Formats: sequence, C-alpha cells, structure tokens
Amino acid sequence: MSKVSKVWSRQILDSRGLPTVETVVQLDTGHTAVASVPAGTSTGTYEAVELRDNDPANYDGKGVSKAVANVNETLGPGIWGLDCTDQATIDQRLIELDGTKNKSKYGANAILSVSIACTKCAAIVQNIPLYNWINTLSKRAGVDAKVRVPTPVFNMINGGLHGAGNLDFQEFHVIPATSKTYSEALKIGVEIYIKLGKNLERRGAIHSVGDEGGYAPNLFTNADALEVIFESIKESNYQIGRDVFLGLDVAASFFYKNGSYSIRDKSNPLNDDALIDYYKYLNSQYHLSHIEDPLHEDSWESWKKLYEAFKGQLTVVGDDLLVTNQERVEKAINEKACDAILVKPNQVGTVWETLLVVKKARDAGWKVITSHRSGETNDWFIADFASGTGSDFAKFGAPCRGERVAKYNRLLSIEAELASGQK
Ligand code: 2PG
Ligand code: MG
Repeated sequence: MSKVSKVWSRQILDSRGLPTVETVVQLDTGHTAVASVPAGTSTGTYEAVELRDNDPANYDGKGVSKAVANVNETLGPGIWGLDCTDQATIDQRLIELDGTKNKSKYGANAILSVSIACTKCAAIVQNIPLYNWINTLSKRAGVDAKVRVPTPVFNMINGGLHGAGNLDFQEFHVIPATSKTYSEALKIGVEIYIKLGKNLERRGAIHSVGDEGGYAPNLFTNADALEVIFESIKESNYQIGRDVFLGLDVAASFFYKNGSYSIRDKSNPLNDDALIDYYKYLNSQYHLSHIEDPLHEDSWESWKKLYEAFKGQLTVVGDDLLVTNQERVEKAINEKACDAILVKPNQVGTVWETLLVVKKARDAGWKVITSHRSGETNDWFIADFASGTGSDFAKFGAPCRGERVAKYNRLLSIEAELASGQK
C-alpha cells in the first residue's frame, strides 16, 4: 500500500492565459504525479463551483491563490496517509473536508487537482498505464467498460462565447464514422480542417482560431457555418453520412433571453417550439448526427419534446443540462430528455464522482462523450479517462492549438500501445 505523504499546489496559466491550479501529489515511495485543471466559459448554472479570488486588482479577479492555499493548507494534509489506490476513499475525504454540496468552500478546481494527481500517482506506483488504471477504477465504480480509443469529435468552427466571430451556436462539429480507426479519424479531421480554413479564406471570412482551435469566422447565419463545412467535406475525399457526420453544440442557454432565443438566422426571436422546428430544418439539410444543449438548461419539457422528435435519428447530448451531476442525470433519464452525456470531471470535482456519473449514463444505455473545457492546459488526463472508461467519443476541440493536440496525440499513443498489446 502506497500512502500519500505530501501534496503541494501552485498557480499556473491555462490556454487562455488565465490562472488555474496545478497540484503535485507525492507518495511515501517517493513517486510523484502532477495534475492541472481546466476551466469553462459556457459553464452550466449547476456545475460545482470553480473558486476564483475575485480580487479585481489581481489577474482581473481570475486568480486562484485561495484555491491553491486550500490545497496546501487543508485538502492536501487532509489526505496524508491515505492509500493512493483507494480513489473512492480519497475523494470521499475531499468531499467531507469541503462539506458543501457544490464544493464552494474549497473549490472544485482545488479538489479536482488533488483527486486527479492521486489517480495518476496510483498508476505510476503500480507501473501501469493510466488508462488501464482508470479502467480498473471504472469497473470498481460499476462501469462495465473495455479500454478503447474513442471516436474524436472535432470542433471545427467556434462561435458563441468561444469565438471572436458573430455566430450564436457555440460549436460546429465534424465526427468521423465510428468504424474508422482513431488514426484514420484524426487524419480525416485534419484534412477537413485544412480545407475548411482555405474555404473560409476564399469567402473572405476570418479564419483565425477561437478558444478551442476551431475557426472563428463572421458569417451571415449559423446555417452558413454548416454549409461551408459541408462544402469542405464534399471537396475532400470523404463522404458525408459514410465517412463523416456533422454535429452541433448549440449551448442554447447563452442566447436565451426573456423566454426566447435570438439567432442571426431568423429576424425574430424564436420560442422553444420554433427553435426545434429550425433544428428539424437544419437536420434535413445537413444530416446531423448529434446535437448538444439544443435548448436552455432548465427547459425540461422542451428537451422531452425535442428528444421525442429526434429519437433514433440523432443523438441528443446533455452538457449544461446535466453538468456531470448524478441527480440531474437521473432526472434526465426519468424524463427521457436525452440519450447521451458530455462528461467533464471539473463540472463535478472528483474522479470517483465522475465515474459514478458514467455508470448511471451507461446503465441507461446512453452514449458517453468525454470532454475538455474551453480553457485547458497541456494535461492530457482526459485522454486516458476517455479511453479507460470506454467512452464512445472524445471532444477535445479542433486538431489545432497545443492544449487540444496534446490530448489527440495522447490518444495516438494509447492506440499504438493497445495495438502492440502493451499493458
Ligand atoms: C462545452 C464546453 C467545451 P466550456 O460547452 O461543451 O467545449 O465549453 O468549457 O466553455 O463550457
Ligand atoms: Mg457544451
């Protein structure tokens, strides 16, 4: 049994240049592991709390020195002596130390950094790949999973809060067919991404990139973004509906005001029913394979209607709706609101709770998509998490920007290790 003997934390910067938490866990064997945590912009209302200093004189209020101090002074010492391979006990201790329902006392960012560093340390001390260790933990949590490299979901165009352009929808996805190997899928994504950049340039649209590495253009409508991706795929050697599919993360809560949705595609604001009709139109034109957060995070009745309308045709994904939270996932299962979950460890704040959410989703027969946040570091933990939990998909942004390709490249090495039978 290897015990946690020391934990220390510091403030580093994420991909947006904003402060985030990095934590090191050391065992009595001398082994160490480091973990840093991501941050969202389009955060769901019901996510666990990311603790910021809120001191306008420093880092525009975005500092995390309090979260760092919470690790150094309380959370770290609180897990000294615990067995690093007992993730459930470690995470339970962290939850108890915080004592709030939404981790607002010490911060989900502080707590998750410790939790992940312990997971990594446990893999290191046992000398096994992190994805294999996560697979063992998944099984302990009741997830019946085989290690697999997930299909990537590429966010090719960044709108909403992630892009400097004028699009309302947050993400426009290209998803290679699940029958492709991971390296084939990555190649497809990159080739379409390059073509898309050229097509945007030819149209005179901005082709610099947004927070997640996708292009962030000004276009006439949101449908135009789908159109230019559609064109780019047609010009490539790939066939839509056979080799690749299109998807959206609408992040609809962020353009919902006073009971309706204002989007540049329509001159008047739309109510829930009218927005659902518009999705039906987009689906008829572009054959979407999945749609994430199509409606406001509290519009449960409309989610049910939308799911009923699209059931069997496309995958309906809850992100801001579910926030990797067991209670909200249970509600969505009971209400038949969707059939897939976006899994983000920092929405809930510990590795073990994230695994329990994956279990709930799997028991309901849902698809699982492990996801990055728009603010990331080069930590590739989620690539191992996605593979070890047997996630169907991994949403790590466009195949561009260091913090995104760090994860996609990690999946390449996992694929190679699995192919060579390395354990
Ligand atoms: C999302 C995420 C990641 P953010 O909405 O799915 O793409 O965005 O991290 O800003 O919440
Ligand atoms: Mg989302």
